[in-house]
Amino acid sequence: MELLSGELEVEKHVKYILSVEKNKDSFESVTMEHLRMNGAYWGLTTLDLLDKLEIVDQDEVISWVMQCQHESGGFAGNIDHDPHILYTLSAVQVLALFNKLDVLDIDRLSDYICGLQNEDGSFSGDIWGEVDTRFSYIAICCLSLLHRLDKINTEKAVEYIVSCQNLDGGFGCTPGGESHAGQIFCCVGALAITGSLYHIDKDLLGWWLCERQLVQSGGMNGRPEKLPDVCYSWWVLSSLILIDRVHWIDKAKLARFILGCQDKENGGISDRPDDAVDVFHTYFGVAGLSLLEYPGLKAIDPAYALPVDVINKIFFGRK
Ligand code: GRG
Ligand code: ZN
Repeated sequence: MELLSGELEVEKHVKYILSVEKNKDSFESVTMEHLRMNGAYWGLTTLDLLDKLEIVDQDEVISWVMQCQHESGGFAGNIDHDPHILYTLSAVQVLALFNKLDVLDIDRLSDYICGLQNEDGSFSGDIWGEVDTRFSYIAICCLSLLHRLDKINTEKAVEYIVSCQNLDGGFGCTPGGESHAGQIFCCVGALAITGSLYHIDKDLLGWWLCERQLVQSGGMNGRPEKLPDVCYSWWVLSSLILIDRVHWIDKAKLARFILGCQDKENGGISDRPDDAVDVFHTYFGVAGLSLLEYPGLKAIDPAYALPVDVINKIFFGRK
């Protein structure tokens, strides 16, 4: 790909991520207060992809993560908040980044996740019961990282995900729900982790996904007729890679779109050119560039959304 490594403002993005963490009164920090665990995962994974994770005081982070664990075993978005499966995956991913999964009481944590599986194989996000294929992905991803996939009924979990597949080849949040790139990532990721990708019509889904690339900007949208947004670079690209259809899009044009969403002065990446930056889009921009094999970035695993070296350590005990 004809892209120069100098076009990604690595140092500025590192500075931006550290500033959001330090400046607790900033607009972004205040709006992220309740989902700080997700923010920690987005920020720290970005730093790791940029090979700058050593800047962070890992003992401080790990101690904070563990203070967010509830007696049920699940993790909250911040200290003294309620646990939810959304934050539980982020907590596990942050610990994985530091190679510290061994601080966890794996049985207690996996019991929490198993307790969220319903009769029909679906998963609720917490005790209040909302069901969504996002939670199926999270449960499967988390348990796989903990080597405890055997503790749930994976057959039923897969059956439920397949029941959310639409005639256009995509997936929604519940049966009959509209296809959306974010939900497609969750369903394809969960099917990949459980070795069940044979349930997918790869040409049909690949066609729907590659139509998300907009001719003019090169960016991806999440559904037909919507605007492009940097985060869909991740949701769409990871899915295309998992079903082996990434060669159906213009990779260089997508990389250009992401690079054009950088704040070249103060660091950070926004959803589309000239919008305000945030940690979420900074992460998905850098992760998207990593999937595009942008020079100088660590490779990221498209199913687990963690750097490949982290995944190798977990599954093969090596770097
Ligand atoms: C480990 C990467 C990772 C994820 C964990 C939470 C989760 C699992 C996945 C979320 C998948 C999802 C539904 C993503 C979409 C997020 C998003 C940008 C939603 C916006 O939707 P709309 O309808 O926006 O407001 P559009 O772009 O359609 O106008
Ligand atoms: Zn977005």
